[in-house]
Amino acid sequence: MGMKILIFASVLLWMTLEESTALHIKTPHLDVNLEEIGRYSGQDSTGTRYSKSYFISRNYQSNWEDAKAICKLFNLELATFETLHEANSFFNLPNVIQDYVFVDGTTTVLGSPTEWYWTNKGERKIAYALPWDRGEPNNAGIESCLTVIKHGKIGFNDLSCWTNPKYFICQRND
Ligand SMILES: [Ca+2]
Repeated sequence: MGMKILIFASVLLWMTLEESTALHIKTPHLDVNLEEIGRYSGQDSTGTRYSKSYFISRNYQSNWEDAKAICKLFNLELATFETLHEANSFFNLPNVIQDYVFVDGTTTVLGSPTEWYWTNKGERKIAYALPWDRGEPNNAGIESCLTVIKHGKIGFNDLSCWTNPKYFICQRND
């Protein structure tokens, strides 16, 4: 599963809107269903109102780079959380989390709880204290990508971008 396949997929893809809450891309090499799992409306740190919808790849796991590319194939982007309020609202969505799920954040300072960036917001530093899962971020290996995990309560976890394919969350800016 690499960029070559994704480029091939982008040429051959057809997208169907099965219903208002599901998106589907199917090619000989890629078959991805995204299911809408919730929406959010709020204010960013400058007071600007925004709204978005979140989608999860229920049937498909990938590395972080491919997750980002697959979101783009759907005209979406890997999920960001502008504020702590948005992150906590996301955590409270019912039945959201299966295993770890990739979201947009990355770091170049391994193990740091604060040096994290939203790649699809111009590498903008995350401006609030991320609510980490217990014992995270622990950089167990080279863990430079951000995931969400549920262990009783939900929190963020740093995870390898490449080692294990994971489900991921795309967002649509509404
Ligand atoms: Ca970790």
